[in-house]
Amino acid sequence: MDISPEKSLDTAARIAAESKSLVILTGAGVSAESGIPTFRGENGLWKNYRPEELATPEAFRNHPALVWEWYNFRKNLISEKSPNPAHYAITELQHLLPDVSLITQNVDSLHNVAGTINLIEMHGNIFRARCTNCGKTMEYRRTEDNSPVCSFCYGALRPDIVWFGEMLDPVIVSKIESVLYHADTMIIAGTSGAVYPAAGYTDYLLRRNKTVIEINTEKSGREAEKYLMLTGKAGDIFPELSRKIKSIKEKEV
Ligand code: BV8
Repeated sequence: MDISPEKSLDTAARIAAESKSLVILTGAGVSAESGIPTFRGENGLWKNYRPEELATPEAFRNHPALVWEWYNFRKNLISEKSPNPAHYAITELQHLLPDVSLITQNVDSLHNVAGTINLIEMHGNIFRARCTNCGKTMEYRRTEDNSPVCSFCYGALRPDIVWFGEMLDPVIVSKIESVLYHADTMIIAGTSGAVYPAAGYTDYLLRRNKTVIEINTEKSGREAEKYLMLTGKAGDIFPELSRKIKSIKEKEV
């Protein structure tokens, strides 16, 4: 859609207000204004660390204590942060619209803290651990141990996170497929679109002639009839979008 920037927010609000089934896909950019570093941005995590050394099953097999050190560092950082206006505005959208699902690539739990429901954490959650022996998953918030063991079987615990080269949980995949299949509109926010399968969801919606609204501080350069780019911070755009949708809905009454 070739719409002037000032008009695009009104257009996006009208499209979302008319949506019968909206899916929102978020990435690290939505947590950036909470003070959590993104992966590929200016001060991104991958600038100082190599993903293959820290976020792969091989990395964990070869040096588990280093991987736990990295996740403990991130857990300590995230524990001091709070949801920002983008997280809360997304939760508001769920009260304003009939059917809003959220798929997040983020593992920081901030959507949970902001009260979002119908939440699919496709890459896991940094505050959960999984036993490599008995497979149990548990909430695990401690950060002082670089080689934690399972309280049930004393097997080695790993972060309950999907690493590069690992399949997503099939139950999660089928939930995502169902949500994407039924959606008439998708808002994709704060993601570089660098990681699959999430990176493929935009094309999936557009191929089925559904509308995709993208919120990002950087223009994607994507051109498509049913694609609308809102350039700016998620923490500014989502609250504005929610306000506009609320006033559209109030006029409908
Ligand atoms: C899979 C957990 C099937 C870690 C993450 C070769 C071998 C093996 C696999 C592959 C291969 N080639 C491709 C693959 C598939 C691979 C992949 O996609 N690799 C990429 C690098 C090419 N994917 C997988 O392995 C997935 N599994 O495909 O299984 C399979 C299996 C084996 C072999 C083949 C296929 C599993 C992927 C999950 C990886 N785990 N996270 C952790 O978090 O500790 S991914 C990691 O990247 C994060 O989860 C993150 O969410 C995700 C994407 O990053 P973004 O969220 O987009 O963040 P980024 O920093 O990149 O961008 C931020 C954006 O926000 C920017 O655009 C910026 O402009 C914007 N922004 C910044 N501030 C703001 C803002 N926008 C708005 N407002 C702001 N204020």
